[in-house]
Amino acid sequence: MFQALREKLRSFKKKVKDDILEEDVPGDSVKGKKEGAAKKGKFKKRKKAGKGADTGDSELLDGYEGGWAGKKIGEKKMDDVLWELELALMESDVAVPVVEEIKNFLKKELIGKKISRKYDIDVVIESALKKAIMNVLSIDTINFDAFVKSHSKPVVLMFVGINGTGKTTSIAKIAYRLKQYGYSSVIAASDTFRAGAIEQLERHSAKLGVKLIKHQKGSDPAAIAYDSIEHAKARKKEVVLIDTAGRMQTNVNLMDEMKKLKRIAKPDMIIFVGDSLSGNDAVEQAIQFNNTVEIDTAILTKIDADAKGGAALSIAHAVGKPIIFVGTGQKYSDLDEFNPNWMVERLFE
Ligand SMILES: Nc1nc2c(ncn2[C@@H]2O[C@H](COP(=O)(O)OP(=O)(O)OP(=O)(O)O)[C@@H](O)[C@H]2O)c(=O)[nH]1
Ligand SMILES: [Mg+2]
Repeated sequence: MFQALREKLRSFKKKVKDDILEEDVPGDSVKGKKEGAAKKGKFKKRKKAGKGADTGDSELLDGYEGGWAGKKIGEKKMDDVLWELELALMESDVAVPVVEEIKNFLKKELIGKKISRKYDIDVVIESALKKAIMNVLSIDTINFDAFVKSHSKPVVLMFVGINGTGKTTSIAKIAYRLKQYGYSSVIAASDTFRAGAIEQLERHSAKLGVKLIKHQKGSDPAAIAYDSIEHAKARKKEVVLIDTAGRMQTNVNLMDEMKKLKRIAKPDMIIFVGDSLSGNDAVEQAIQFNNTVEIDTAILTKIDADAKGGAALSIAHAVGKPIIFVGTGQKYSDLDEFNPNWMVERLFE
């Protein structure tokens, strides 16, 4: 996953390394050199410990103001290189405001800072990039398991999104996960629109051993959600998972129907399910669904096939709601908890 974006970030680092260091900054006093040496020791330790997504080593830049010979990143060269990064991110379907935020963050982090010639500039750039990415992803993260645990039961979760993004599959994956954690759940077959939708859920429900509440095709989705919640209350089921029909965000009638479903079911969490392969479109859809029913979180599916990573980098920032899971394949267990570290680790692995 994310191969193309990872490659682009790697070539950005190389470009910076080749082009950017311009001004020599001489070392000063002997005393300064000693201080520099002491700090270098500290840096070495940090570097050893600094594998993975720990991005807290901005001291690489800030902490070494005097005492040793180094180089500085000049603004003009930085602008040229950042322009290339901007193109690379756009080609990866990263939304424009997110590109801007990453660029501005890097500028603040890198321009005019002194870097010792002895240190690998790659480490410095990578650290700054990781921090920039963490920054755009750190939107009110929600821990799904803690949410389910702490919430009064039954917890009602409603899944929305356009056609074919992976709503039903994600519901089955979550039902499987909940079962692993010892929770009982019931699925509401509130997609009464698409041919085969109810049968698809019947297959999952049989395999997973999870109760399915269904009416006939064409019946009222809100009534099914209502019945499912009543069933959960009566049988002490802890979680209700409401499947809904895929709908284009531009279809006013279907978007209104979804509002009605929300009014009746009063979900504790509305989860937008987006297909990562649709890039910027997924971001636009998330914005539209949020405007209509106010989503709480997002799941991004098909990440296993997504080379670009743009939607994963952009949705939370664009909508102001966190991604809680990513779909990583077609098996029930192919659901990863998403958090900024998860993304950063995969982009720089
Ligand atoms: N590779 C991969 N495929 C996925 C993932 N999630 C869903 N799919 C596939 O995407 C297709 C559509 O999934 P569904 O769950 O039926 O999508 P939906 O949103 O319910 O579709 P509608 O009900 O028609 O709106 C199926 O073939 C799934 O197996 C994922 O994370 N990775
Ligand atoms: Mg479906």
